[in-house]
Amino acid sequence: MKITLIIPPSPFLLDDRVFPFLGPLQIAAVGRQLGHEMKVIDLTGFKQRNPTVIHASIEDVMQEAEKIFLDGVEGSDLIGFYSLAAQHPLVVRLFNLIKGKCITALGGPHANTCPERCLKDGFDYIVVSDQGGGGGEPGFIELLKRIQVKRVSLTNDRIIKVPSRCGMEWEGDQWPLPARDLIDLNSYHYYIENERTTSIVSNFGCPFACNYCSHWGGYRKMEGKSPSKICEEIKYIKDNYGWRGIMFYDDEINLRKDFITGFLPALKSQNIVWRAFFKSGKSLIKDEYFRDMRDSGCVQLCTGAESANDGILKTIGKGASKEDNTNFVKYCIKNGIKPKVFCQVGLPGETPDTIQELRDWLVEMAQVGLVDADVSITTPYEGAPIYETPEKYNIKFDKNELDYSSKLILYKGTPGEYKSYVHHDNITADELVLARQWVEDEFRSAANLKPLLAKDDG
Ligand code: B12
Ligand code: SF4
Repeated sequence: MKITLIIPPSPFLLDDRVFPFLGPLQIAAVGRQLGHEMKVIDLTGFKQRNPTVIHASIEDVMQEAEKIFLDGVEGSDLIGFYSLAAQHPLVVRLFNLIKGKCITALGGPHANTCPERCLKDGFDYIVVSDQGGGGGEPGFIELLKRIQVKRVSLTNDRIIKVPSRCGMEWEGDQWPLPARDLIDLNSYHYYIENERTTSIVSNFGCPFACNYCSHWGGYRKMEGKSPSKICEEIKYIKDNYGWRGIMFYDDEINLRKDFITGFLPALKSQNIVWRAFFKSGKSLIKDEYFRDMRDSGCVQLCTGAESANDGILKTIGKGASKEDNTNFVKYCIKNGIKPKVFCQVGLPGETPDTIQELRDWLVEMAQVGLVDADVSITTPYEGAPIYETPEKYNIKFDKNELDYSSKLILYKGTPGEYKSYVHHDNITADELVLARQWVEDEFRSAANLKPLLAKDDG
């Protein structure tokens, strides 16, 4: 079959050619292995193709995307779309251009969180993953079987859910590496300490359950790729692109079960520099772990500190305290790793006092060497407990306003172009927008950093 996979644009980011979406590339690799003619249409990169347009509107980006899409999908037997909640209205717009002309399927995080609603958008099939990050391959294979056997049966069984766990030690090892060659990876730009960098996801899922985090069934299963498979992927990147910077985009890198005993020793022989997200928590923060990470090439680490108030951290189920997050920053610095923390304003339990505490903590951390901090406004995503049952967490928002299937909902981007969808008894939505900017400005000034023009990294 001639199968075309679509990577939608993210026009709300300052630059959407930073990291490629590995999900569709993984699906493309599986399809290719099965003998299908696979094509990926990568609709990111408006900025690179139109360098003279300084501030493109979403409409500019979409008009260009529609043209590339229509030219590229010609002759496809199956068109598969990837979609994040934040991209979904744009994906639906593209889909509507070819509705009824060939078989269509939707996969990715938005399909995983609300498959029934996505079905109503009109896609022929919705493929749901049984893991957080990854797990879509068995559903894709099942989709191909259904299409090939019955051509297309649209009467029922249009939501495809196949358990991803096959009882294997390293489930991710059974699949080919993501088909990075099907996109122009050279046009993606990210550097770690001046080293050209791209991303690898080594382990899928997360056993924690922070209540602002978008989850679906299966997200808690922890599966991934073995150290030797990861080394094969690193070798592929080095041999084909000549890059030695790796961003490990696992939800939380240190939750790999072999993190200290297998993963870090394997990386040590690879001569790479790497960055990742690290789960903070009492038993997870030990000086020697940071030393081992540094020795294996880790130069930057991020953690989701979220708040500096222990009451809020408890309410959101973070499994880490302010002290743990402080130790994260200190151990990173002690071991020569640059730390970054991600925080939010507007979480359940937020008050003007807790915002002040966050500002004070970030300023204190800047003084001990915290080099970067990102402050967002809490935005409930479908699948997150605070979205599904806000009354339990005393967080207020209008669900009609947070309709991801039809509205473009941003919480990052250019100042003035985003808003707060949440509010609390004693803080309005507008106050949260101002508070976010204030906390960030205070931190950046204490850390001697320039004000940010826009926020678009991770
Ligand atoms: C890496 C990552 C990022 C990176 C890189 C993004 C990128 N370009 O890849 C960064 C930091 C930039 C990022 C940003 C954001 N992210 Co993010 N990110 C992730 C993370 C940790 C891993 C994604 C990944 O690569 N997984 C590995 C691949 C192999 O898995 P996959 O993409 O799910 O694909 C599999 C299946 O979904 C399926 N599949 C995928 N496509 C298709 C297509 C078809 C046709 C089929 C059949 C199957 C299929 O098969 C694939 C192979 O198994 C996930 C968390 C997670 N555990 O999923 C969050 C996650 C996807 N991000 C999320 C969010 C909210 C965002 C932001 C909106 C947040 C923000 N800070 O503003 C931005 C949006 C950026 C954008 N471009 O629009 C949410 C999405 C929620 C939702 N329902 O949409 C997640 C789930 C985190 C969470 N739990 O809240 N993100
Ligand atoms: S925020 Fe991180 S630790 Fe919490 S549930 Fe999500 S992925 Fe796991």
